Amino acid sequence: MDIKKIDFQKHGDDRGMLVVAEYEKEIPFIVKRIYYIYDADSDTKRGFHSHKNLQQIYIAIHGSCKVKLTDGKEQQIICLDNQAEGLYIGHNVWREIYDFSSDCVLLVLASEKYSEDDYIRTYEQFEQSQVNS
Ligand code: T46
Repeated sequence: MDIKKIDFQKHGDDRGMLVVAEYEKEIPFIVKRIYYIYDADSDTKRGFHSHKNLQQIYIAIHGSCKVKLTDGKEQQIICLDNQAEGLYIGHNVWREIYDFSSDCVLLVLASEKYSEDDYIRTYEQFEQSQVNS
C-alpha cells in the first residue's frame, strides 16, 4: 500500500518547538493546497473515499485521530497523535478517519487543487478500480 509515516525536522530550544517539513526532504510533492479539519465530534467518521491521482500528507498538529487505510488487499490503522509526524497517502488508497479527540486539528497537505472528479466515493467503485489497475 502506498502509505508511509514521515518524521519532520524538529528544532527545539528553550523558546519551544519548531517543526519543519520541506519539499524534496519530507514532502515528496509540490503542495498546491492545504486544508484542515477541527471541531469533529468523537463519533464523527470522515473520508470514505480514495483518490485517483492525489497525494496527501496528514498531520495531527493538535490532538489525535485514527486513519483506517486499505488498498483492497492489506489494511492498516494508524493513530496520528504527534505534531512532528506526517502520514503520506498516495493515490488509490481508501481512507476512513475517525476517533477524533475533541482538540484534534488535522492539517492536510495536498499535491493538487480540489477536484471532485479525482474522488472515488463508493467502496464498490474503489474495488472495481483496483481490479482494473
Ligand atoms: C481527505 C480528508 C482528510 C472543498 O471545497 N475543497 C477542498 O479542498 C476539500 C478537501 C473539500 N471541499 C468541500 C467538499 C465538501 O463539500 O468540503 C466539503 C467536505 O469535504 P469532504 O466531504 O470530502 O470531507 P472529508 O473530511 O470526508 O474528506 C476530506 C478530503 O476531501 C479528503 O481528500 O483525505 O478530508
